[in-house]
Amino acid sequence: MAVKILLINPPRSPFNGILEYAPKEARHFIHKKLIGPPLGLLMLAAATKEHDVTVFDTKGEYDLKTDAPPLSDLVAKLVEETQPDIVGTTVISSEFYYGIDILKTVKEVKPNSLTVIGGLHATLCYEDCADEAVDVVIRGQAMQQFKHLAHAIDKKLPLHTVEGIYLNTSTGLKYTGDVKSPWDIAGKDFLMPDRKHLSRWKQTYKVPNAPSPTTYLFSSLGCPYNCTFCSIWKEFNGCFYQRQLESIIEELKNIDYDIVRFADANTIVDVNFIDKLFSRIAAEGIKKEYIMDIRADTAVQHPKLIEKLAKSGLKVVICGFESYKDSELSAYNKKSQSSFIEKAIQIFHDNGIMLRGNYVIPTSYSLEDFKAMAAYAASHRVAYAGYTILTPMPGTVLYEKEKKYIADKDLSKYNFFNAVLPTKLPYEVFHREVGKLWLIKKGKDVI
Ligand code: B12
Ligand code: SF4
Repeated sequence: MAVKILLINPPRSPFNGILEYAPKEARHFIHKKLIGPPLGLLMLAAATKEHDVTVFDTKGEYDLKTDAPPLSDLVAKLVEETQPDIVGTTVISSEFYYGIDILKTVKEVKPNSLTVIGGLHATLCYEDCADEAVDVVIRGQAMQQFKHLAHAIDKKLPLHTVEGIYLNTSTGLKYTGDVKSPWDIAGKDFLMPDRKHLSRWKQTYKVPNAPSPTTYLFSSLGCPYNCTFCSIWKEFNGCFYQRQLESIIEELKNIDYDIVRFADANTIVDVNFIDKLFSRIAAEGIKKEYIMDIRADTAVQHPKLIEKLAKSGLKVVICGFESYKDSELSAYNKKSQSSFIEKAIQIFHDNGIMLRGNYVIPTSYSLEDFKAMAAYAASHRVAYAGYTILTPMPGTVLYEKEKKYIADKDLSKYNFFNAVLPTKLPYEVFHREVGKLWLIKKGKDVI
């Protein structure tokens, strides 16, 4: 018998201090409604495809419509319509409360649905999930555990027989023990996501000024670097997993989107792999436009590879410049140099690639620091420029270092758009100064 599974992607956090205090002329450029497919939920849907799975993206449904009903009404209606046996939601830090709210509504409407929470925040801060609305917490890449959980519900097996999950009991979270034979999820056990689950929201996955919607694909998981502010290497315990080349080719061939964003933390880690992948893309005649996250030092060290990728469709690169000061880069353990920024910009621009360069602004910045930052950014313009706030995301090295100074513990603010550490400048002035920086860019486009 098929189990009815409902997977809900929560809305984005509405808190955006940069946008709130930015000068009017800068607001247009600050990204407000960045929408992209919830790939994690698609992977869970792939793992349970023998069941009756509904994926629902509230970002496409609720965030973008001014006349959308309250989230609780939307979720209640969904639960009434689908009558799910299992409801899962995915949480990053800033969307954590929404995730819990969703599961609360589920419990009000259908108390016997099994509620499951997972995703980055649940992985790094699983103790936060011990809310009465939550039945099960699954950490990490959870396809295997989620499949076994659905099987247990289907066969009416006790949940403690499912390995690698946390059961929320009256005495707290109880771990069922490690998975004995873990899947090789990026390798031989990779599951092909079915993007048809998201057809209803396809048009919302279109960034302003792009000709058509973008889908996401991961060619790797994790990152071998250890930047202090970053959650991703912590999520994967510092490991890096590369997918098999032919499996990526197969996925690309079947993708019904013209623009593909590599959702990797850091796409070019294995230079030879990416080189071979793009040779195969060319040989197969796959014609798409690509977006990737590439480090500045990687571009500087491998300009020929960037040229090759550009010829095969690489159109947009997102590059975490983070800072123009070597002292800050070193404090972040970025393992790069500020001098690479200028060189990387040159390489990307020479190859016709639109570059998004992102800087993170520490809350210790004074007006002089902002002036120096603005002068640097103005002489190193990129098509899109992003300026966000250095945030101690729970679970990161930075969080451990700064936790005693944290001024705002409201997780909805942990989206890089709000200062949660004390600011040297008055709070509003700090956010306004960050907002002003968004005007320094080369193009007129918004991403
Ligand atoms: C795709 C993506 C998005 C997409 C889609 C996300 C969504 N759910 O809607 C979009 C574009 C919407 C997005 C937006 C944002 N994102 Co984002 N995003 C990513 C990205 C690039 C890839 C995530 C991914 O697909 N991974 C691959 C999948 C397979 O893994 P997964 O999602 O972790 O899912 C697996 C497990 O976690 C688990 N799992 C996940 N969910 C569930 C649910 C259940 C029930 C279970 C059992 C298991 C489970 O199983 C899954 C399959 O194995 C990551 C960076 C990265 N490379 O990881 C950032 C990242 C997740 N994003 C991040 C952030 C901060 C944001 C924004 C707040 C950024 C911003 N300032 O605007 C916004 C939020 C929305 C907004 N506009 O305000 C941070 C989160 C940090 C944190 N600690 O919270 C990350 C890590 C980037 C970073 N540099 O730090 N994002
Ligand atoms: S910031 Fe980028 S390079 Fe640093 S650990 Fe995170 S993904 Fe890797």
